[in-house]
Amino acid sequence: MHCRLIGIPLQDGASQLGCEMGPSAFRVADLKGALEGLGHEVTDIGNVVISDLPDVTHPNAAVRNLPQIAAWTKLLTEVAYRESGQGMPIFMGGDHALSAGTVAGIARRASETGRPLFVLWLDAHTDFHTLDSTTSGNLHGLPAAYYTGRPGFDGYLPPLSHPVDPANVCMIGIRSVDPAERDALKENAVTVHDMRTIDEHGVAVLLRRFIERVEAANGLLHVSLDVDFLDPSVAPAVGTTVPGGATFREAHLVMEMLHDSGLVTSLDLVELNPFLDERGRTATLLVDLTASLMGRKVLDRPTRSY
Ligand code: DIR
Ligand code: MN
Ligand code: MN
Ligand code: MN
Repeated sequence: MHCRLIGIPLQDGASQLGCEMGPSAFRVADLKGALEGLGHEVTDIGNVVISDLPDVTHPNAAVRNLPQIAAWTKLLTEVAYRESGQGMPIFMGGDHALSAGTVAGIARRASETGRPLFVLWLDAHTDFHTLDSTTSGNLHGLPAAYYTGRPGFDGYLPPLSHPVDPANVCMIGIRSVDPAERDALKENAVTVHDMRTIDEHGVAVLLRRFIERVEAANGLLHVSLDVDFLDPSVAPAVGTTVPGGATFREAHLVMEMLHDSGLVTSLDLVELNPFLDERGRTATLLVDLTASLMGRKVLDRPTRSY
């Protein structure tokens, strides 16, 4: 596999500063070396960065940094489209607002292959707010609403050429949902597995169900991994920790099953805030999880051994 590492020093969607250091932390933790050690060819294209800000404001006065997020979304849609034609893009964030652009660009690429795009959203949060419904105003709470084509973004964020079918989105790890998001999700085909569902069924059962759907549809699979999917005890370096998250082994199992599926064609690594870390342990865990996704295993085993 040819992996394309893309640094995205975006922090304007989060409440706290620090995510702009994420790409550097992934490099220091040697994501490139880990992937090369698994036999992949890796190109780090460096960081991408916005230049001009559009003149855009929204009537919801809570909304923060809209011109920045609009510029990032436009840039990242183009970058994701371009880079997904070169290999497997791994987007090193940066806060989760970046996924508005990365998923939009990947969806445009998918449309050309004639295969449907599926999204696995690993997060404590559903990130399903619109510009109207957000009360925090932090735009990392919106990307899933944007790329599934919920109304209300027209004239504020770039027009979306290829929305992802909400029925193709599966969220796992959820344990913090705002009332407006909960109402919107009731009307929507997105699959949402909260932590209780994981406790009751086990993450493997839920993920296998989704993988089988992607497989049956001959789909492409984009994985978006928010650090706060993980329990804060193993991944403290995120501005929005929520107790009761995925354990070390649950997260690795997800990545190992995804590897065996052979379906993953692009990946977001988001919300890493190195300023909050304990000696880089969260960056290192994310590198190890990415390695599991890309083929690291304890014993050789036939693929699809599950
Ligand atoms: C909350 C928290 N739903 C908000 N969201 C996120 O601010 O809209 N935190 N994404 O990481
Ligand atoms: Mn998120
Ligand atoms: Mn989150
Ligand atoms: Mn977040």
